[in-house]
Amino acid sequence: MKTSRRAFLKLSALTASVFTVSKSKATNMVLENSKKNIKPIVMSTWRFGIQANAAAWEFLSKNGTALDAVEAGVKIPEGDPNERSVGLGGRPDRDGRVTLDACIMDHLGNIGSVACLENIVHPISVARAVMEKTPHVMIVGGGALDFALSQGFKKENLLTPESEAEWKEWLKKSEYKPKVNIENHDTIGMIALDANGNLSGACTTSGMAFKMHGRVGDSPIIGAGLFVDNEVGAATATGHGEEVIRIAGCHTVVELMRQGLSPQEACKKAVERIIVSAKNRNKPLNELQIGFIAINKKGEHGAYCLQKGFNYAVYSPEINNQLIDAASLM
Ligand code: SD4
Repeated sequence: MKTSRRAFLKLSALTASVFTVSKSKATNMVLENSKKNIKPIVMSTWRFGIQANAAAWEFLSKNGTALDAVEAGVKIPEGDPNERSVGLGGRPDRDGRVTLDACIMDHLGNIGSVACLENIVHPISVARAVMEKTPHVMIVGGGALDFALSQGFKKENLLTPESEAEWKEWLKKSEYKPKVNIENHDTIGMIALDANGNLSGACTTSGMAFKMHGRVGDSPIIGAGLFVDNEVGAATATGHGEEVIRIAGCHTVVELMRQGLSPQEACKKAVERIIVSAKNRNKPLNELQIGFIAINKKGEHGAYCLQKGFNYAVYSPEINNQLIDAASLM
């Protein structure tokens, strides 16, 4: 059958439009599938990460945001007086004052942070309020307390009898030698990927036990104790904050993942940089502990630490909230 030119053109247009429709349908299907393939994951530092992950999973398993998940997660140890390193019941500084550091970061690069905050049980929520309700990213000391009170947070005594007794004991010698994995066992850092493929992180601590009053560690410093880049991954840190700040630790881990390293390789490289820096300054390595944890955009996770003894908790559809010993350099 002979096809006229007009009929041919009509047919071609029809075929093209059918192709276009099916192509865009196919694209949508791929997008749908790739969305469905995103498996949420949350990971956090130390053994109290198990309870914290469970609280975060309540959000992640119901399509909640990574931001809500990490805030809810780290509030668990913050509010627990028996956790002697975070929030209520945290070990005080050498003047007997419990001063808290915290920061939070979302997938859009929104950040909020408080440092040297006293008398508030949940500094992470104050950090989130700094992020969402002020034009600033960091508020410290008395200013942070004033801001918290203006937002309806309640003033409470955070120094529990146990922490006070330990501090009084410490005063007898007043020697500042934080015990590796015990008195520096301080921080909950949590990072999460939600079902929409967005990353967020939170980090909160009472900092090094018996520190000088006013000392701020890495935990409330974006780039040091926590960093999130929604194109690449997220990382958080625990251990000697001074050393982590020196190499902009968590930003370094994320940048190493951007260059193609796996989360564990990136954490390991960052620990190695800390070692080089410490050796250059003749700082004895046996007095230091550093641990990094990281997840990448694909939901792969990894960790690394300087000395044995650091563990972290992971919760995902495949890993049912397990505590894992981090590989260590020493
Ligand atoms: C700090 N990085 O204040 C915190 C302490 C810590 O596990 O993480 N300890 O330096």
